[in-house]
Amino acid sequence: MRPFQPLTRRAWLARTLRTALSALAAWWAPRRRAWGASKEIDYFTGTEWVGKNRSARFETFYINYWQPMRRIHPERWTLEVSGRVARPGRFTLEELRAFPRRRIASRLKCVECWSARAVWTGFAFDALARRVAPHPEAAGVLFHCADEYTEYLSLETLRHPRTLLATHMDGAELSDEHGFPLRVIAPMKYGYKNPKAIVRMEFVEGERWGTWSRIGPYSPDGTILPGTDHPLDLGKTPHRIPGGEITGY
Ligand SMILES: Nc1nc2c(c(=O)[nH]1)N[C@H]1C(S)=C(S)[C@@H](COP(=O)(O)O)O[C@H]1N2
Ligand SMILES: [Mo]
Repeated sequence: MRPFQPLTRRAWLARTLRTALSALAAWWAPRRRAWGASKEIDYFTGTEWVGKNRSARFETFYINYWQPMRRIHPERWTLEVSGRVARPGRFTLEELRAFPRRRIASRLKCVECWSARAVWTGFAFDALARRVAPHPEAAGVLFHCADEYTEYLSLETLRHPRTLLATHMDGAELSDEHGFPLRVIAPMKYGYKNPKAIVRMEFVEGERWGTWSRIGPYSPDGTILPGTDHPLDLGKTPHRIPGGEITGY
């Protein structure tokens, strides 16, 4: 039989530390579950509201909205076109859908690390521009969105062959979350230059700063820079990107 041995100072310390750690683990376990669950809460499904969303439904394509907004009802929605154009006016969704259809597959890259891929369908900016006849001094468009988000894109970017005014995503009408009824897809620019839930296009003479460039350290130009990307649809494994549109995956 082992004789009784008083604890050495080291053994006592080790035992105290183990007890403290297991107490901490017991305290943390239910809280961790609650914390994990709270991230899954979806405040908007089944309501008149839509907003930023990271719930399980959107884990492979996050939802960003500047602030929660009421869902758009197509029968009440028109796209207003104003500013430096010869023929300002309003377009119904039906009129926009009558423009020649175009389709691109592209990756949307948020400046906050993540990206995700989809097939987008819509029409070319020029189809609309021809109808409203921009003044020669118009340099770009300030997009006004239903959540009071604004973003500016130059006519050059809007006329780029990879840029699309999208009404559909992966073969279905845009969801409220992804920008129903109309959004910009500009794959060479960060996500913040891809305004959703557009209500007005204002043709302007000079460059404007959109919502994110005004509040954060984000360039008003928004061209994707070289760096590391964490694609949500590829398990967030880091991918090096060379800058510009992500075409490698
Ligand atoms: N109206 C509106 N459009 C927006 C935003 C926004 O806050 N409001 N966020 C932008 C940002 S930062 C990103 S990354 C993309 C995300 O698109 P998604 O929500 O369809 O994933 O939307 C962009 N368009
Ligand atoms: Mo973003």
